[in-house]
Amino acid sequence: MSEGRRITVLAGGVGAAKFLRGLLAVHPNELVTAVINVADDFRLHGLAISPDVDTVTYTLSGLVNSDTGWGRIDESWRVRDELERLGGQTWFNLGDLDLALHLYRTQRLGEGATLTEVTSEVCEKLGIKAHLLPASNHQIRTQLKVQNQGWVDFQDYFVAQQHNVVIEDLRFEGIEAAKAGPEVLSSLANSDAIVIAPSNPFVSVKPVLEISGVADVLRERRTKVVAISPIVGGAALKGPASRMLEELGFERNSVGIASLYRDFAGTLVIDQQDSELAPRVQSEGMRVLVTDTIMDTRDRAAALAEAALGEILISGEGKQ
Ligand code: FO1
Repeated sequence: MSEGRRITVLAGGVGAAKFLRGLLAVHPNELVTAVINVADDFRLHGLAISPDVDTVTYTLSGLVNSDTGWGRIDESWRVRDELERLGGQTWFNLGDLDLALHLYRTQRLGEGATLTEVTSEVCEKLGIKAHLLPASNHQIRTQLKVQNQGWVDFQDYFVAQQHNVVIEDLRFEGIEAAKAGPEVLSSLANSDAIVIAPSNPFVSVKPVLEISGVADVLRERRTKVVAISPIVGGAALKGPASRMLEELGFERNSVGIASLYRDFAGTLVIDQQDSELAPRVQSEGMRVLVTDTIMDTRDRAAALAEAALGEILISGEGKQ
């Protein structure tokens, strides 16, 4: 891929982490920045937990549990099992190795460090050369309005209830006051290309886009922005994205994704299984690229990164 070009990726958890792993196989790592969602962060057992930041960190350092896509490989669960015996909270599974990261982050935040600083310290220790930027150092919290329940916190919806409930609305507590983290806006403004990763558009990408200034940069730089649809054949590869599309009033396919991203991204990458949707994505006003978007190996993720970025980095030169 074009050497020397800076790429910024708007990232959620598992899908974004897989995409980034592929991208880093084919692009100089220090030229890649990931702006990572923090709206599913929360506190449990007094610990500061940042699931999306950690999923990306573990994936890029080769430490991720590849069965789940989150948490650590070769994990043990002695603390959780003992906690269960004591009647403590075990609905959110924190493994023994993973706990070390939450302990470290909580201690450093308590000392006055920012999440950006802690993330950079962890990356350095784990040998990650790409820049991982939490989208904000302010507290933003996703909440879902669940049918017959009212507003519930994200991890309650996602993990405790296994997203097996109907949602009617969503909101991001704290978003009005939140500022983008250091270097987030400058990285978006100065990149040669911006990728919206194949993440959940509502709970991973939207809480980043809604931080003051982010959507404006993307709108201004729309021709440099390529989004990758997380929906293949009407289903999300992981998580509740496709049912959320329907529940929130959008088409349950890549045309629904196009209607969400059309103002921010000039190009949408859709899977080859959905090639018949290409003309409808174009009628949403986006260029469309049809390719294999399933990232079950690093090589396939790398090929997706090359396909998605190739055109912007080569033919997009000089365009705004
Ligand atoms: N997801 C689950 O479905 N169940 C869990 O018990 C769980 C624990 C967990 C611990 C640490 C971590 O970094 C992530 C964890 N996740 C778990 C994933 C996480 O809740 C979601 O993938 C994201 O918040 C959504 O992007």
